[in-house]
Amino acid sequence: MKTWTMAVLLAVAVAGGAVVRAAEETAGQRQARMKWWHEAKFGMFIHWGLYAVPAGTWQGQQIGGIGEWIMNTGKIPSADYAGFAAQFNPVKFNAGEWVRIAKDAGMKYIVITSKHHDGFAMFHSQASPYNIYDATPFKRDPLKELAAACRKEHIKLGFYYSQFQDWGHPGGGIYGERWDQAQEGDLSGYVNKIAIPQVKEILSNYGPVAVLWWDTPGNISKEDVDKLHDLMKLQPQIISNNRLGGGYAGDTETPEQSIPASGYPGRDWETCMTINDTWGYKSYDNNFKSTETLLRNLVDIASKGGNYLLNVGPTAEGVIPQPEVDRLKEIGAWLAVNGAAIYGATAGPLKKAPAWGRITCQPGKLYLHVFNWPADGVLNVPMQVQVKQGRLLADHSRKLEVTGGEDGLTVHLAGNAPDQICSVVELNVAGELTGIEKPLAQNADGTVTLPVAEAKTGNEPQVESKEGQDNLGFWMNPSATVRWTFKVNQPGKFTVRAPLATVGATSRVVIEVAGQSLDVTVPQTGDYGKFQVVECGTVTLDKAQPYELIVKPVADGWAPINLRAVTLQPAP
Ligand code: FHN
Repeated sequence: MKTWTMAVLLAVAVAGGAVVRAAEETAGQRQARMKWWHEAKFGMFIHWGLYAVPAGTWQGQQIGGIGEWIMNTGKIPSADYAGFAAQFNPVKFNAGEWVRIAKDAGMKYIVITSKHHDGFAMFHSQASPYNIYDATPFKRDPLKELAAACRKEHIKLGFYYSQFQDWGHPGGGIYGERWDQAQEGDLSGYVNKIAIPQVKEILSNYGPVAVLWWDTPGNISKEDVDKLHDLMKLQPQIISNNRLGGGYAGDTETPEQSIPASGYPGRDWETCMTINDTWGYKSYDNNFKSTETLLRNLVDIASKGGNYLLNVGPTAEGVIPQPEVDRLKEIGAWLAVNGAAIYGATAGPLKKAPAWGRITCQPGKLYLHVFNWPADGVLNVPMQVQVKQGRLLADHSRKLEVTGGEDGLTVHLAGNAPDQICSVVELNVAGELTGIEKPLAQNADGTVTLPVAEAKTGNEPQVESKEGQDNLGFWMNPSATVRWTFKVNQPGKFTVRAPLATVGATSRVVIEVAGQSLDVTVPQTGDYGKFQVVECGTVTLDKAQPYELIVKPVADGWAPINLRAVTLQPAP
């Protein structure tokens, strides 16, 4: 399942719909319930299940895609897949060790798969014998052991549960086609016989549960979704995400493998991400992201007001792969010095991050996360605020001089960067904090670049970044428009271009500026992450003045698209 496609499906599942809990809870009560989560900022996702046994290989063939999907991707017959249970004996599993790894990483909560799409429960379920206690030589309940270890170390524990997809029980939902007669059955029958009893078990038998992480909503009836939703009353303080379905928005948005370019204004959100390319263990996936990438992701996410749920995929022996442990340890060492700039921090006031790094805020403090240490030692901060004092979190002895001007603050950094990945400057500030945002203007060479991160988009589509590139996605609503205001000081004729992507079928938009309209067909590129630069046509902007450019879907035949930017190039 491509993440991009999944993102579209998820967006459909949560579009619209009332948040039932919001009607019963005051803002103050919600704030109190979310307090620990807002402070935590960094959690460990654990994808651990029967799929760790094949570990990406079936019948001697390496099966592509994410490891926990091997049964579906490899179309493994149910009986063959269930056969892995006899080999699943994670004797090296040590809950206390996993919790220590999370704690040493500076993580404050853990969310573990209690049952993934394969239908195999990682806890002693009475609802189905297809579980780690009854069906394997292990004969232990790892979630029970993990819950005890989390309580001992004061780490919050949450459960992931795949409420719709279940490839291992008759009637369980499937994204894609069934491949085994054993999967035939009634969805409601599955939900009432397996999913509802199991969710009740994980919310009743493991002590306080801090998070319920629903996943891949499907077409469960509203009546049955309501039953699942109501089970959360067993844990009144629980936090849930936006992936239950049935119109429930939950508490958190869940961008996956990407970072929204400007967060989700007005919503709590958490980016979940793998350290390599798979959630569930694959023996040959060694494409581990660097500590620099992972740590800067954490900073980037915190600077936009979100949480980072970073995944580990333990082996069938119950061991978290060492490359993942190593990276987490390095992140933990950085947080031990700079955690004040992350835990409980809020987004800075700037819509567009400075080129040198990111900014987070705490009451009375501004934190400048410097990725690119200026060679001349001069750091320009496009903000107006009264600064009382500045220092480096990594070296309090190095006092810093800060001056102010109409373009904002200037921080004078003597010496070398204390940290090659991210050096943090702490400014004690007073009074109002205002960002200085320069309007989009024509470049010296006459071109105009309209980046999606600076587009006006309302609540949708959403801007997200993947591998450092922003794009506009989740464009489900054909009445949602995207617009930019920019200033031209060299009038003339311009060729308009836009990197565009769509899957399934072509789509159409109209680009309007200065009373001119360009009708643009969006090419079917086959993946929301694969863009084609489309030459949209030419326009004349004959005055040195501000203009507004709008991109509007053509509703008839609309298919969701991704857009990376719009550029205007002086035409010959
Ligand atoms: O299909 C799952 C996938 O296996 C994994 O669990 C991710 C984690 O967010 N969720 C779904 C894909 O969006």
